[in-house]
Amino acid sequence: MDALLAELTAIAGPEHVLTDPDLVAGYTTDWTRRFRGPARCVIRPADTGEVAAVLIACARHGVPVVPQGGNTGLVGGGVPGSQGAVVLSARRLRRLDPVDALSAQVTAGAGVTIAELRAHAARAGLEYGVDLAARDSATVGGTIATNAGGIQTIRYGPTRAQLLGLEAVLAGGSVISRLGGIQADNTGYDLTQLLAGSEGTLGVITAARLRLWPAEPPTLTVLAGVPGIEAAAAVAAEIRSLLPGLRAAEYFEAPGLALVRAHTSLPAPLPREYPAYLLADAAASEDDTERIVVLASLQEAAVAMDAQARARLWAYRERHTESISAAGIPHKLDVALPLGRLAAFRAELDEVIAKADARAIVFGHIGAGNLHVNVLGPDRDDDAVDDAVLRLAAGHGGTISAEHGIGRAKAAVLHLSRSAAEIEAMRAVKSALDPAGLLNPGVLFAPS
Ligand code: FAD
Ligand code: 2HG
Ligand code: ZN
Repeated sequence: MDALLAELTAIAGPEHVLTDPDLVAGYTTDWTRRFRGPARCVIRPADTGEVAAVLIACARHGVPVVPQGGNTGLVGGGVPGSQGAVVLSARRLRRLDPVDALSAQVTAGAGVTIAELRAHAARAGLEYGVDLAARDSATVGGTIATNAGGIQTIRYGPTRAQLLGLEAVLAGGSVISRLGGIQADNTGYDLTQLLAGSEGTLGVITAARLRLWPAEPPTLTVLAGVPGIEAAAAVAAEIRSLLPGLRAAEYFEAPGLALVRAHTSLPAPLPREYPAYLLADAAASEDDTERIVVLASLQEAAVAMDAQARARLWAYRERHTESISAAGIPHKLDVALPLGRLAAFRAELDEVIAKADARAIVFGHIGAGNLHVNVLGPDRDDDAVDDAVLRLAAGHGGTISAEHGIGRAKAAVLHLSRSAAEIEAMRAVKSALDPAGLLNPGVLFAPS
């Protein structure tokens, strides 16, 4: 056994240091199967002290560390690059304190899943603001590290909007902790927000203090067939103007629906087929319901009020990711555009995809201008279509990452969304906090 492995084994115990290739495999290939890299080992520390000891040992041996949560990330940020690394799985950091009802806050360990956190909040009559289809595996730590968005972003904002503080171990092993839940705290740099969206490059998040919201069960889900993206955005805007309680406005198209139906055997959602679909959730009263139905019936629509029927409609949208993966290894391009540019982007996207001899499945969180362009066809390592689609989005004033992050997938094109001065400032932060560059090398920044 090499010296580092012996030290790591002494820290976490032999059963939590994995080297068996069969056990390690689930940690070294990402959810999409597009990204993978070798691991010296996988270590699963039990608490913040063990995380600190792991980082100190790896720093002494000059070995890179890849923090990992549920491994549901879609940009290759949670698995090693080709140079290899120790994978530090935070899944055993499972502290989940009682909900503080007075302040509507909770402290949760990095390894708690979003489904567990949401259920915990619901038992106290409260709601956690972030929800996503990967809820059963995605973790508190991973969603903070990626600043995950999801299906409720238009209502509650992304993960960073839920964050009141966090605990993390920095590259040198020092622990920063801000779990006191003070809402008004104006004492210098906001390290909590700095780590949100840092994708494992600045520290290992071990716990977080999170804001909760009064429970507001959506009473209504509408699935409307529409002629295209412009109509979908217009219907979403109309619903929003009618109802202050719009919680989700999601979009998908006929090719994505066909893949979902082929993979899941779900029946057609509407009596006729449409080029595109808008799925909206709203907290609405009976009076509002009538208005929404009138509105949605401008196009054909299915409306659901009870939980089971709503879940049936949501399946058409939420099962896109797995259905696409069943058809191949997708290139996932998660862009967002100003709402007024969506239609022009969408039209030009078809030309870009046709030139690449590929096919694109387009869906996403249209209320936030966020489209998931999943491209099937090109080889795993062929970035030409990625580059073309991201440049198209940037050219329309959009961003190359709405919610999934930059990871390894987009590190080389960060400059499409960030100026040279911004990248220089970000690199300065990185080298101040991780001077040896051991935390997630190759993620966020391309090697210089
Ligand atoms: P991982 O995949 O393990 O890691 C993601 C990144 O965070 C990596 O860079 C990793 O190094 C870092 N990281 C993980 N844990 C820590 C930690 N404790 N400390 C420091 N860094 C850490 N994303 C959305 O934003 N919105 C969606 O609607 C959405 N839906 C999805 C649906 C499906 C079916 C799937 C498979 C994915 C979806 N995702 C979505 C992507 C993914 O779920 C999110 O990116 C999520 O935040 C990743 O969490 P995770 O725990 O799986 O992190
Ligand atoms: C979603 O919104 C996720 O369903 C996954 O962000 C998107 O698979 C994708 O590209
Ligand atoms: Zn999404």
